[in-house]
Amino acid sequence: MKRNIKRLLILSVLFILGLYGYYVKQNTDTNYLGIDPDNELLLFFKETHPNNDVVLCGYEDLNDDGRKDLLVIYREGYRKNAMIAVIDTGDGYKLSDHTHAPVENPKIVFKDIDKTGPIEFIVSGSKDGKHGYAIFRLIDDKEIRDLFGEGMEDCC
Ligand SMILES: [Ca+2]
Ligand SMILES: [Ca+2]
Repeated sequence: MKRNIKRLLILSVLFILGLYGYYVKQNTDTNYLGIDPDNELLLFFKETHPNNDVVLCGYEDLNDDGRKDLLVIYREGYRKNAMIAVIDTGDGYKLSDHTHAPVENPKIVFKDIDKTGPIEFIVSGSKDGKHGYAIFRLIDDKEIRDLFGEGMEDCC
């Protein structure tokens, strides 16, 4: 009888630890991606790219039309990342062209560098200890244009 209680107790503890682990994972997923997992723009990306894991997102109005869009950095292949913009057109979503993105430790910072819309974004990261960054702007809802950068070819 005592052994059974002990076993039950161990099972309960394991169950609680499992739940806690799941809770922590859910939370880190949100923080890690930089966006609510239920975000509709993110869901649109996942629908159109079922085989690509999302690495990081930035939620900001990229074309200066008053609606927030989603910049997505995703896994394109082995040690190869890409980024793309999901644009909220007001009655649906569309994708920009994609471009390369840093493989390790990617970061996205939005900053209106020239004080004229649309906003620019700085993407930085590394690969094998080599760092790089570039400033981008979305042009005509299509091209993610690299305006200025350094070392991007070493980290992408
Ligand atoms: Ca927009
Ligand atoms: Ca600007």
